[in-house]
Amino acid sequence: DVERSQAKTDSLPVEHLPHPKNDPDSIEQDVLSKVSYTIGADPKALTTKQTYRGLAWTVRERLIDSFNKTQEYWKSKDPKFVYYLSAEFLMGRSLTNAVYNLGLEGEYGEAIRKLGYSLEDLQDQEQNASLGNGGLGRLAACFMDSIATTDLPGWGYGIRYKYGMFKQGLDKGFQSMAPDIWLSAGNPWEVYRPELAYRIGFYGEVKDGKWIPAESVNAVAYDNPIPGFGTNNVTNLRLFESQPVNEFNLDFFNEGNFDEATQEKRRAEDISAVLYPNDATDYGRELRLKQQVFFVSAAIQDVIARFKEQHSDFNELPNKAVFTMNDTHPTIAVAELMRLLIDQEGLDWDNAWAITTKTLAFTNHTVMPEALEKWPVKVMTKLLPRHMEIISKIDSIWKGSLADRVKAQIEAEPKAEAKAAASEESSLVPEDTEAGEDPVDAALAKYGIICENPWEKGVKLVNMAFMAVIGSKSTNGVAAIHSDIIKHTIFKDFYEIYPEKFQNKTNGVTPRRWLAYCNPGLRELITKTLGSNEWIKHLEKLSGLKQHAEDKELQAQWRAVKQENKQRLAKYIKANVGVDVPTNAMFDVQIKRIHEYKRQHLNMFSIINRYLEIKAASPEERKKFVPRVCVFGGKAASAYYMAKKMIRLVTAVGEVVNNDQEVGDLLKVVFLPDYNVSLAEVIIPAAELSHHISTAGTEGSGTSNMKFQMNGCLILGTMDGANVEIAQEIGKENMFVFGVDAEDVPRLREERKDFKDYDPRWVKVMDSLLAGQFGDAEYFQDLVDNVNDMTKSNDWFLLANDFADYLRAQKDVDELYKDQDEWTRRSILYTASSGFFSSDRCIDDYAREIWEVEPVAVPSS
Ligand code: KOT
Repeated sequence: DVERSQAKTDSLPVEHLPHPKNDPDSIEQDVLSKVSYTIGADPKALTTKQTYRGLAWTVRERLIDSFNKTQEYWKSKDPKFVYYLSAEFLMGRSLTNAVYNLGLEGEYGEAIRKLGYSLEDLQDQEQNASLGNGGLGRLAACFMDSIATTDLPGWGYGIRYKYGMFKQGLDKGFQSMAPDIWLSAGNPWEVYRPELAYRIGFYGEVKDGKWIPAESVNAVAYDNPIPGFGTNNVTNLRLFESQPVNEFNLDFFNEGNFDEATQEKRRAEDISAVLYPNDATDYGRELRLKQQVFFVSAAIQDVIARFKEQHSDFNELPNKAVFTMNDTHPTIAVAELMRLLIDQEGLDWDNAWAITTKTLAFTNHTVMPEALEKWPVKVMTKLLPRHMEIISKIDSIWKGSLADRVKAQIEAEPKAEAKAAASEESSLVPEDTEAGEDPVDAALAKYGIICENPWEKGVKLVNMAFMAVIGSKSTNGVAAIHSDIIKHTIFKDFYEIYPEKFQNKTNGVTPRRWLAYCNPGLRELITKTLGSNEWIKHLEKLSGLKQHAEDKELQAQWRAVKQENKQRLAKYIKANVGVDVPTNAMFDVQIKRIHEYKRQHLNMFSIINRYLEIKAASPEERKKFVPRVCVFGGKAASAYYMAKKMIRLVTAVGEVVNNDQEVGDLLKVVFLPDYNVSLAEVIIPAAELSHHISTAGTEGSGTSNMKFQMNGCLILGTMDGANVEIAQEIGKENMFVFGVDAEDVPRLREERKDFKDYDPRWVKVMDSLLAGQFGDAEYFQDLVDNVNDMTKSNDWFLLANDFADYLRAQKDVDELYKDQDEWTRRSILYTASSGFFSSDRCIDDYAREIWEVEPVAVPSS
């Protein structure tokens, strides 16, 4: 049980605690004091790392100071809070962000200079907090920044993974992986709360409606203060670590059985050890479900405990708290909140259900079937028997109401056969209902929470996304096109029954980290041009740049900033992969998780085509080519065979192209290993062209597209995800758009079975790979087969289909780059049109339209 205020401090003058002073001299003194007494180093012989650590501790103190005031103020106001439940928070580094958000960059800058460093030098010492895979986790991190900046009472909840996203290396051009030991030098950005521990149970049995778990762990809290920009508010990301209830078994130890003595500890620590343990094994799969219930249960228990300090009527809970579930990973929250309300708080089912469905909200980020989690009923029953009972009851109530509605619909159209009804737009009967199949059974089989595994007869699965839709007050997608697609595909019947639950919330990114801090040159230029830096908090003000887009003077300065950023990246490339890249070439970038649907291989095929064209050209003709530096970055999931091949494709082509004297500086291809947040902060400001080329209908939103846009990088993209809205903002004619539309994809996939219409350039590219022009032909055989041999695969992501149009768009890119004034005009226009994609706007939309949470700003004291 959590212990709360016992100490006799009521009469102490705590309000007169010495708050840290923020003038440069005090900061410098403070750093020296921290390196001496916290780090234990000799202040006269400091290493850069020690200086960073000492400095970080001084920032930590200032954060905690404001954090305490914020939490105290909020407690006195008792507003409604949003709780962001996410298995991932991809925070990156904290130092620069914290110093700037606290508004102390001038003071810290001076203090650091006196110590002989720059903020950037010290920042480089910090490990990235890579507690996420990609877009979904980074979105959560951007949201924390915006929640703090817009003064919303809101906390994040997640897992303090001991090992984050693996470190990626290159071993002879192939991806290699090593654990990310990010906590090795300690973590000054967190506050350990050993007194805040919640018990989490697993396994066991339910007796007389009461669950007796067979195994338990403690979820212990670490608070990560999150400063807002231009506000006194500092909010909280609370991450839980899993600890054993019994640390050590002395009896086993005394018997000489060391392994057994620490077994409970190891099992407990496994839970918060790694981000997404490999789920190829049963233990891995179970561990993943354990992680989910672990942090969700701890978060809900924590919120209920605070709620009960100030309230006694649970019907008030929806007015004080909303939990938002970041994709399916936290969706066990539906069953867990029900369980806590019924079993711990004594509410009846109907009351608990009414509260649950008003307190939870769900965001879907992807339609990729492999990401929509489904847990075997067997696993769920074993690990979480009481939750499984609750889920079964929710499922049977839902199936009852779905059956009633299907029957009513059929009766309302007495003449229509099930098949005919199925072809209607608004039919609850699945379209693929076979003739003679009972339409009610068909609907239940397709949209039941518990349903049969289509690939394994007799195996029943719990569809977590369906439970989330039913158990929450709203379901949203992350870009307009994606929110539309989910209503008509994966959640079709749910949309027909609860249309009011469905919303869109187009993603956004924080302009602090992704423009103001990572691109200081552009920040200064924008501020100078607009006459103020208000845009950092009100990004729509960037539209003021539009009227200057044609100003030649501004264009020249704009280009100079880009050039400086390109030089910074070129230096990084040289230092990390040893390739000299020309900085007068176009910097052309694709950085994101490696995935077939994101089609890095389509980009590579176009690069191979470019290479073959350069080789075939005469020396005179070669002069007409626009030189390009093509930069790739991204991690492949350890079990994703084809994605690993895609990485090797990049490095293999790079090895040939970069060493070809005839090609020289006309083309360079580099793969930068270990793509992460801080590397993105170097790449994005330097990019001139970026690729967002997923097959239409497959990318939920994309968020790096927004970051590139903000930094004045032109976009080559498909009409997918948020690209559609970016095109609307900047004008479609200003973007390089290609490829089929989402609505044509299903038909084209069908037609591909007899596809013969290969572009001759495509054929040459495939031949060059199969002839071994880029090494090991055998290795690339199945990568080629997947897109080129309809007897083996059907080019599901339509690469061959989009290839010619892609090359056409690439030509448009080259032509425009030759006109640097027009290119720069567009670059300015991109930044000027990026206001909509601020996560402040996005968070404000969530706050008003889903969460119903209002800002509470801490006044200046
Ligand atoms: C799903 C399962 C496991 C791990 C990650 C996911 C995931 C990631 N689902 N969607 N995403 C991405 O989320 C981003 C933020 O909304 C989107 O921009 C992006 O398109 C999604 O692919």
